Amino acid sequence: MIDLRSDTVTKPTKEMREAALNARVGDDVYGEDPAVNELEQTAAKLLGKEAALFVTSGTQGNQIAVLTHCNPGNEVIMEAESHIFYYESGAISAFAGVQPRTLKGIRGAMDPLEVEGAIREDDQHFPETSLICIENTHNRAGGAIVPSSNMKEIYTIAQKNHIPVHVDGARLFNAASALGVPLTEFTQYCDTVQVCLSKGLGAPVGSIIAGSEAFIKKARKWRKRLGGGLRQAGIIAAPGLYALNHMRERLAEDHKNAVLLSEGLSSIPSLTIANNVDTNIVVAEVSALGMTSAEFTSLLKKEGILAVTFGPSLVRFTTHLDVSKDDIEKTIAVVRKLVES
Ligand code: TLP
Repeated sequence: MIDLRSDTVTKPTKEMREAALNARVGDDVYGEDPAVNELEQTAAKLLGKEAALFVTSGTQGNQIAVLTHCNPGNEVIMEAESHIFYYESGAISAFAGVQPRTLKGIRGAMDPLEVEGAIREDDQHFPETSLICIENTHNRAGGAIVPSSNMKEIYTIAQKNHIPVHVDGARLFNAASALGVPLTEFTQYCDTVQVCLSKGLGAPVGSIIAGSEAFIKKARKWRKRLGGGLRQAGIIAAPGLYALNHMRERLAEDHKNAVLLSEGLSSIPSLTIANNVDTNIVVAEVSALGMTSAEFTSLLKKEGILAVTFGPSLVRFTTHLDVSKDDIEKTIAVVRKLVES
């Protein structure tokens, strides 16, 4: 099988498995796990923040951020198709008791003036705007990079209004790698950030949230409340640290494979590519083939290729560590054969 469903499907490398095997561990709820501590310190430094917290998943990281920043009844501004709104089972409303205020972005980037206009005035009728969320890269915008200039404009507005900014940076490593800039190019324009170790970097489990010392202290308590305080967590933190230190450079390969895939697929009659490929995601529009995305992905599956539906006529392909250039060429050939028959 060539599995292009997501960059979450990667298997840990030999080095990651060895890191788990050799991890020095302790009870992380007592703050005594050396591998977790090293991972948190390394991540905080890379992200340009005072402190960091190891959490089990991107969803848990985003939820802890919202819980820590907000109170029930608050409103959170976010892009209309952001993961926090679209793919987290309504968690911000279920757990933090906040309501989302969604703004349609262009390639994942919200218009700063619309953000400013959406901030609530001080009036008894209105919820308080207590957080602005930005997603970078933006998943449903096809891995689009939200420019740091856009983040800067939103952050300036947020600061003027004393509202914190949280970045869902599940794939921020892809953005930094694609532009050849440090992560701080983006994180300088937010108060808190969540990054996933288990996506492009290929670690088996885990995410990091980073922010000020005071924020992380509060976030640690929310993690505990949610049952996310783990004990000998170094077993999973050590492969995460390996991924953080060694797997960022190779993301360029995934980006090249994504371009190759999009060029190959777009040369096939009746298939069009719906996104500009900035990073590792390719979105194909299949309606001109006279089939739905679900029909298309089930035909692909029979040929040994996995992709996910991304709407009634859209199919997402995601490149990653476990997909080679050969796999991409094979995928293009299989899709061509399928379309031509
Ligand atoms: N995205 C997954 C699915 O949940 C859709 C995927 O296959 O792309 N933020 C962003 C931008 C994400 O894309 C994801 C995962 C998350 C957060 C959540 O991360 P996990 O899966 O670790 O909870």
